[in-house]
Amino acid sequence: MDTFFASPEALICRQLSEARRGHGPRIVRPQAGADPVQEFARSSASGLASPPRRLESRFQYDAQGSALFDQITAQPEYYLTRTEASILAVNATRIRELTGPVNLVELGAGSAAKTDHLLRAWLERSKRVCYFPVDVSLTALFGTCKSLSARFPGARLTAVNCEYGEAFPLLAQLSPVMVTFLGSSIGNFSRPEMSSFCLALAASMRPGDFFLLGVDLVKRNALLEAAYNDRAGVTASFTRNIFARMNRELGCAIDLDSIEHSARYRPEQEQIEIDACFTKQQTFLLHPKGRVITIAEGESVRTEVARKFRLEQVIPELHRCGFVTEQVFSDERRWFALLLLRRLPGYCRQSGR
Ligand code: AVJ
Repeated sequence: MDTFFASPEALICRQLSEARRGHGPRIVRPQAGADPVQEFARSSASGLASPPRRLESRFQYDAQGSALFDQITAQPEYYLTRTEASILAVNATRIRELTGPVNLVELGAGSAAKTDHLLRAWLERSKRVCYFPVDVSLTALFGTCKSLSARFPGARLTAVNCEYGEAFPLLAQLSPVMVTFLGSSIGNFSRPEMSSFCLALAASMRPGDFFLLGVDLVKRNALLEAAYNDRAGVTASFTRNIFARMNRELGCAIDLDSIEHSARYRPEQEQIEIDACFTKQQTFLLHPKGRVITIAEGESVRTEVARKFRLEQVIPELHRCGFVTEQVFSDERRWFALLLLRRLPGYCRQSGR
């Protein structure tokens, strides 16, 4: 597999057109942007500086975190992935009918386990499909390319190793395209973050292009809480992993046994809130800046928020951002929904305000 790091735009362009014509899987990196370790250090230092302490959940997906997340998706309590995959299994052919033979871009692809259904549906109708998984984890992308290229020889794979937003400038040249953002990952964004994300996405897409969005729906508290408190403790390890990553990459010496995972559903906010609760005081140095952080016994750090959605709220919200809903797909229990959206013609507003 060829790997191109820090490719300039022109090289990417060439990679993309080569990917359309053939060649094995490729991995490209659109921007030699900020050094990820520096970014992680900067974000952790500012998030941990004072209560309420919080860490950005996007940093949970290093190689270890991505592997742990894969394990979460296999837990019996974690219905999200299974439910979404079953919706895709039933409706992928219909989605392909509605979109036509568009290119596929998957934001936060990870190991792209659910992508099989889409690729199969695309390849039922055409000999080739161009698939561009976007992910911050290079390890996850390597795995994705390896397994997909073995199973789908008709798929032209170009993995894009970057943050979501860094991939947006590529979208116009990939039109006609369907951008997929699955797994209810959008639930990790706050309301304002979600609207700026959707506005920026819409602004980067051509009118008529498609957006397939997975959202986890509001449901009974017990079902939601169970999904984030699996009995095997994998979600707890996932919560601890961001601190393990600080030990690995930033030279901290945090006692991981002093961290308890807590995930609670707040019905008023309609969101899961995940905290790392410290049972022992921890003092550590955050390199490379050398800032000293003390977290007292009994204190907690918010590591993640997972918002849950109602169709009657999310559809108008997406409409305000420049997307019209073509069709909503759901499961029998109405636990999860896949929204097939279309970028509206015309200009987008520049901000969510
Ligand atoms: C990948 C953000 C969709 O919120 O369900 C799973 C991440 N965190 N268990 C989610 C997650 C803990 C997941 N998303």
